[in-house]
Amino acid sequence: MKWAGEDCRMSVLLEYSVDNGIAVLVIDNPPVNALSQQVRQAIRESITAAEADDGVKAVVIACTGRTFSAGADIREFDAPVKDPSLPILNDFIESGTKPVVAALHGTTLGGGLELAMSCHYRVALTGTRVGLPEVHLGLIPGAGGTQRLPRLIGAEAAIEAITTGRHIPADEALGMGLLDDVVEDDVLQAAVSAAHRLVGEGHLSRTGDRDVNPESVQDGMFSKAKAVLAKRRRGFDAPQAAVDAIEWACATPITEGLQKERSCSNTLKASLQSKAQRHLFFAERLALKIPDIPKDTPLLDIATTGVIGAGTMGAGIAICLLNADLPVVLVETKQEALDRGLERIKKTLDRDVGRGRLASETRDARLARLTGALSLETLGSVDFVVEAAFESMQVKKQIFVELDTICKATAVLATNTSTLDINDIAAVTKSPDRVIGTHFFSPANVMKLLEVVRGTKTAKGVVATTMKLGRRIGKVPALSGVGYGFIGNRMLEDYVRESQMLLLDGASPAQVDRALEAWGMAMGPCAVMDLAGQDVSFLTRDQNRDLLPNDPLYCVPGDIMNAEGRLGQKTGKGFYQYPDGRTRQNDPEAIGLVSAAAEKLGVANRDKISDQEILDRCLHALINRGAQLLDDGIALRSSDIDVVWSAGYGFPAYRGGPMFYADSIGLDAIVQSFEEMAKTFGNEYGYWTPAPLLVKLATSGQTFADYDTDQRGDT
Ligand code: 3H9
Repeated sequence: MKWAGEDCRMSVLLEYSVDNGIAVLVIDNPPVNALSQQVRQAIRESITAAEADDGVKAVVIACTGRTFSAGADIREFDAPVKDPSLPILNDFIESGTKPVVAALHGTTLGGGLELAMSCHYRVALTGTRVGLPEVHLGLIPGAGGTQRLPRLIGAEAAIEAITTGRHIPADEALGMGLLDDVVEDDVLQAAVSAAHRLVGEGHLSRTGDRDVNPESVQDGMFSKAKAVLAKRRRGFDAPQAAVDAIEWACATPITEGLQKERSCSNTLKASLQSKAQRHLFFAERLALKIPDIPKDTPLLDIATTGVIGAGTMGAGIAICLLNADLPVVLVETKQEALDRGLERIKKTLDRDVGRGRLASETRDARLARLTGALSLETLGSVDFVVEAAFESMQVKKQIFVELDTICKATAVLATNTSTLDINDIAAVTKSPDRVIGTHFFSPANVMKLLEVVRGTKTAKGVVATTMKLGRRIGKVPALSGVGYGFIGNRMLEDYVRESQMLLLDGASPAQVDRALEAWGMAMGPCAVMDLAGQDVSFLTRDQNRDLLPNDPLYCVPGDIMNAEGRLGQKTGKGFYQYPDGRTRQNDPEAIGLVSAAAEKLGVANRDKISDQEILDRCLHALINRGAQLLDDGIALRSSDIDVVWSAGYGFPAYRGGPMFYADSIGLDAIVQSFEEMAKTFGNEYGYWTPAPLLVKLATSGQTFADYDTDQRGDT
């Protein structure tokens, strides 16, 4: 019997059958069997039917498709909850009189795992991963997860699992006591057998009836965990709330704990932090969809890869490809440089083994797929080449001329550049349609963002293949058009410009950084410049003066640092000093150099610059450039910009990215602040002229989210 509940006769979301006394519920709600209201209702009605049927002795819940449920349907979170809510459904399942067995496979996450924990037995197919990743959506597992998980695995392990949201392999979950069995195949049959066994035993094991193992609770552990999280997940509310909720599980009866969990979960769900993180969840997935590239565009088969350049960037890119089990040919011009690159890759993989993140056999298999070479000729048969040579148009053009003749006709030729014009590079080839930009961030094997840059002539299949490869190697890809700095670095220019104007006005690097870090940025702009190298940003500015404002004050502090050889961390001095090479300390000498330059340039030193002014100037400049990039078609959607800045530039996820943040404070307020800033600071170079799109949206009372919707043509 297909079962879809009263209100959903049109959709078939659950199949119900009874065989030899066992009712089997198979949820079928692709792609991830999210527990939408209709699914919840269908489960409740099925279990009610099973309870009422004397012929049914036990129930099995399973899912079709690639996974057991990956959780509540996140798309429902902006609307009022419709009955039955997931917490109510889970309590209902747990309190039933007949055993309910969950048959898990795929990624059993969030509400899916909470539902499984409310069942009386859990069996998983080998390879299944389970977890409660709600913190990444600014939430706690609010359908009993914070109360049932500690009762199964203890408080300490629950804190770790819930506050990291990590996907736990089935074998580990079995050892923790979260699962009852793991089977090699036919998990449904294993669940049915378990159901018969439970009927025979005549005993129901309800998670809620257990106490949290007292040995897993130590004095002061909750406050300690919160203190650690306050640093590691600075500014995020949900991990803190999760620890509180786990403490309730240890201190109160389950009914009380569930009640408190529910109220906390509802508060978080309504919070701006959770809305921002949910926005990013969907934004990252939307970024993969390119409006003029149909979903069924044929993809190129990528089985082999090549990387040109074995420096920090090239080696990092090679590691990403190896980690996705792709063979890599790493090409350098000199044996010494090649050896250094190969050694760097080996060391990184060794470190992963040492930290228990990688099995030594996997490392060996990956290294066996790595080949070093000293000639581009070795790339003749590879499917995808990433050129990560020196950032010079001349060097890159030369390489692409050669690649064009050496590589097979179907190979994708990608250039890893942060500023250069992809179209110029493509123009030196006979097949510009296969040339694309892949802007990795350093260190490439760690940073999540991948800006994929589409040239004017890049073929649709090449774009789609590159986006897909980005996902395959664990990156968050976002598409940019060709333009100076693409999306991320173009916006960084404006943000950094304002931070450096503030230094000329008399703010110290520490004050600028502190204000932005307290607001949520992972690292303030002055510290970022010191980390990246003052020479690197100087060189970029210097090579692109014609694209930048002809303002004598433009990034003067950075130019001074470069001229003085204060290149940042690598020289032990920059805007700050770094006695141990890493930890920044205020440096009166740097401040003196900047204030002397300001005086010379006639910039008045202001005694008091408020943190709010620092935030407004830096962040509004950032947002304004984002609006301009949308208008220019460099960015397709405001949500893509949010992905770029949250995945690549340390913008706090709980603020949703610059454009979501702009929407949250109101575009009219931003436009108004531009008028005030123009009055206060002057506007000779147009810094405080709001982008036309910003004005248009603000005037019509619209948001960037509305702009995205209009672009999609949604009704
Ligand atoms: C929760 O459960 C709350 C409860 O604790 C408390 C309630 C009171 N809902 O990622 P993919 C869509 S919170 C709706 O590309 P993959 C996704 O948008 C939830 N839609 O696939 C995409 O749509 P589209 C806790 C969802 O194979 C499509 O499915 N659970 C949901 O790379 C494919 O997704 C989580 O946080 C959802 N829950 O990765 C798990 N999940 O094709 C969130 C996915 O239109 N999900 N979609 O772009 C994931 O982590 C990954 O999707 C998963 C699969 C690992 C499952």
